[in-house]
Amino acid sequence: MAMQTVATTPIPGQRPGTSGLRKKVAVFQQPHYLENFVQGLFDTLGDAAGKTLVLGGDGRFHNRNAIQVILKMAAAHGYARVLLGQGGILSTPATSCVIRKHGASGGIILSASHNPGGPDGDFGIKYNAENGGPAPEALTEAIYQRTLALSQYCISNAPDVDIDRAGASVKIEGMTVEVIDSVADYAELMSQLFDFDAIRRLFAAGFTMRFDAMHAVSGPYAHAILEGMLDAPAGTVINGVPLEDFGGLHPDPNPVTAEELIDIMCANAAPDFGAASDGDADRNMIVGRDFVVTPSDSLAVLAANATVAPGYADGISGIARSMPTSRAANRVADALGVPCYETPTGWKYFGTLLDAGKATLCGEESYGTGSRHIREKDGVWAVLFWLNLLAVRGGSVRDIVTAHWQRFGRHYYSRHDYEAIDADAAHLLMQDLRIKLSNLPGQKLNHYEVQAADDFEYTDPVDGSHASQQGIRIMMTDGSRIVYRLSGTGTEGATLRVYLERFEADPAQHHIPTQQALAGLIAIADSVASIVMHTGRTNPTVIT
Ligand code: G16
Repeated sequence: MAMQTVATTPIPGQRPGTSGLRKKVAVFQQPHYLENFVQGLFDTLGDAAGKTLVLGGDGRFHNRNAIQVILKMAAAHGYARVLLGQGGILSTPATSCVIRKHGASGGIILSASHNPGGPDGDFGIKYNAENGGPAPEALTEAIYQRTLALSQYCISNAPDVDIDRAGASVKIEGMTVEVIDSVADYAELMSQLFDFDAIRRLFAAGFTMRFDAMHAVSGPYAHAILEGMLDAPAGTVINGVPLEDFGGLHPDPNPVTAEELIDIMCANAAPDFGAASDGDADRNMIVGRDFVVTPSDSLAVLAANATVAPGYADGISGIARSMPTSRAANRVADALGVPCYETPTGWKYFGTLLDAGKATLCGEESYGTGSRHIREKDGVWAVLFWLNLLAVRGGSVRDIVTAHWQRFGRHYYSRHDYEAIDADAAHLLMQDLRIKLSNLPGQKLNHYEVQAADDFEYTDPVDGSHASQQGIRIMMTDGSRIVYRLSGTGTEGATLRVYLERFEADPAQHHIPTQQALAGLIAIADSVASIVMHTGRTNPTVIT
């Protein structure tokens, strides 16, 4: 074995987006592409002597190749130890858990999250820091800048190592690779947070559930915890074996792409409870019988009922939500007398609030919910929290949510996505909106009146870091909102997201179909941003 220095040149476009660097697999397969990014990362992180790195991914196509490359580069960079998920498998939340539990200096997660996989699909790489959370903006920007200045990378020429035997320990140069059980640390943490006895009794009493792992990485975790530790009947977990191409499907747990689960939950004799998780198991969708819970409502319901779970029995110190997420959580925070922080989109913005103990629960409209237990959103955690709630409270998912609306009011909420539109057209649309902002307040649009309009800016209350241009908000006098953002996770053209929210206090008005309840706002959103003119699209690609 020997270290090699390989000459390279900078490859443009390696700036991480909302959650790491995501590109088509073919892009990652180009010579030096992955190596350049990893060298940029290691150069930015500095001296690795004596340090432990956690490594794993969601098992998608190209995962196993990338693992071998990164191991050899980590060895060349001088890491003392790598904790590697068996078979290269570690969910995003499990990686965060392992980093924190084992005092690692950080971790690399190979995933493009909910994006499709396979040879024609997407691949991705992201770095999580010592606190277990996504690299902050300053770090990802420094990595990017470094990739623009590379002339070489270092790699060991050691042979590939066996990554499939848990418990194995292999040496590459001076570095030890320990192959760890992908599930054990994470499952142990879950058993400390939730009342597993109560959930076991719930299943023993005949409660039925389907957990759709969408052929992605939550499968092994859901099998081990739900069917293994909690005695849910075999068959509770469906699509539970991670596949490199996710079965050709789109592993995104929303009512559109998790169609199989929605069909099951809407059928006669549907199970009591349904849930799904995404490619890397950090997202979740919660479903009752013929009843889908929005992620914004899920966060609010969990916050209002947090004390049912042993891990949160002392109550919560605060809630944090991304700006486009509905303000249902604010009403709960007000009732509890705790703050509700509004951050830009991206889990990385919750890290400082969690580290400082300012927030206990966090959530995003993009099917992300989590807490202080790790520094990532956590799909299986959210499902266990709901199970704990159902076990303690009784009743159905629908009962719990409608009772919540009765108490706090309902925030009708929807997101309209215009996917793969021309990137220049998308930027022009946002630019035109910015120009209009100052003239909007006071304008009457249909039966709404604009109270304020801005481009969201955020100053982190803990470290003072600042983020601007984080989404355009049009806020109405009745509390309704329209928000426009460009996605930071797509790999084709641009994706325009339009977020729509309307508050309804009157319980008699809580059962209107969502798109109907939001129709007035939808029309305004289309006309103010001239969406048809800019994008040529008359309808969104996906409505959730
Ligand atoms: C990532 C981030 C989330 C963010 C989501 C959507 O999720 O971790 O914080 O809400 O992207 O981002 P965008 O609207 O920019 O596409 P994931 O599950 O893809 O890692």
